[in-house]
Amino acid sequence: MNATRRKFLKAGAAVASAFAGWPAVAQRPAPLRPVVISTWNNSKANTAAWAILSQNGRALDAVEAGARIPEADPNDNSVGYGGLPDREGRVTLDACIMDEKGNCGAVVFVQGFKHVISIARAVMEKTPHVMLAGLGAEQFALTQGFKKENLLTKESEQAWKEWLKTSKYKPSMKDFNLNHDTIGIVALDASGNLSGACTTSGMAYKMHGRIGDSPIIGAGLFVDNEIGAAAATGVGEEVIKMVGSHLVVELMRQGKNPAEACRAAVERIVRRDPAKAKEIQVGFIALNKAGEFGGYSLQGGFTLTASSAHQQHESIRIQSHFS
Ligand code: SD4
Repeated sequence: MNATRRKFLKAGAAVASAFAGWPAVAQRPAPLRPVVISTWNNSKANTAAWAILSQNGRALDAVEAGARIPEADPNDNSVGYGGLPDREGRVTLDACIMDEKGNCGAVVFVQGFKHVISIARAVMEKTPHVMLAGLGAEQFALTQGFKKENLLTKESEQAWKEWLKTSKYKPSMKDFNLNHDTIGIVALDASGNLSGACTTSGMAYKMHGRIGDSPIIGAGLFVDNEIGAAAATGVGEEVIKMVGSHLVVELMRQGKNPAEACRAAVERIVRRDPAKAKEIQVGFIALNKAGEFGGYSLQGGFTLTASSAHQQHESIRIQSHFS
């Protein structure tokens, strides 16, 4: 193991910093960039993003390319094709994207199009709006050349039918344990610009029409090119209530490092309702302008995947409040 790698690992799960081990004086190493981090074990998404970033590509292109990987993967049952449906058996998708200039685009409650992240980008770049919903988003997607398709795989349909047998048609926070692999992905490119993307099929067996945090700018994702970027995963209702990703970025603005900022946000959830906090999962990841990154979650088992010149596609176990 070389010295850089040793330093990197020493930084620990909560704060994975390129600067770990370096004295905090004026003589700092060049910023760590490019770098991309994503929620959970999304190493294939990072690979797609890294292919762009390592060629001096734009962070926005990288996060879109990364998000498209689980969207097309039938085995990822919380994003895109193969996503678990709502309680009526319909796969409904949410996504948003944000660039270095503070532009953003989002789509919610979209059915029949797997690459909702690219539709969100088209909303951002080709309309005067930020968010399109449902039928309107689908009509717009058709005008942009996106193809309508069935997203419900046999496996997801089967899982839903099993759920129907015992659920009494009641969505439950516990169903998050079935599909928690939503991708939030944020990147800093070689030019020093930040962007982020978030895409999901949302909570399994949710009520028809339910929207989570993932497509809500400031909740599931926020990017401020002066400061940093953050993304959330877990029970979206709780993240919306605290405008979680925006909070994480603002905490970094106040001087916290990425992991500290994520931790402070998670602790607000605990303070508001300690009993409920024990029952649910919420996790944040964050990346600052210097290329430092970290995360924090309510429950154990949350990971982020990081790719940088120091270490590629490394899965990092994140510290949690409980366990
Ligand atoms: C939602 N936050 O729809 C999403 C779900 C999620 O990993 O993150 N799953 O509430």
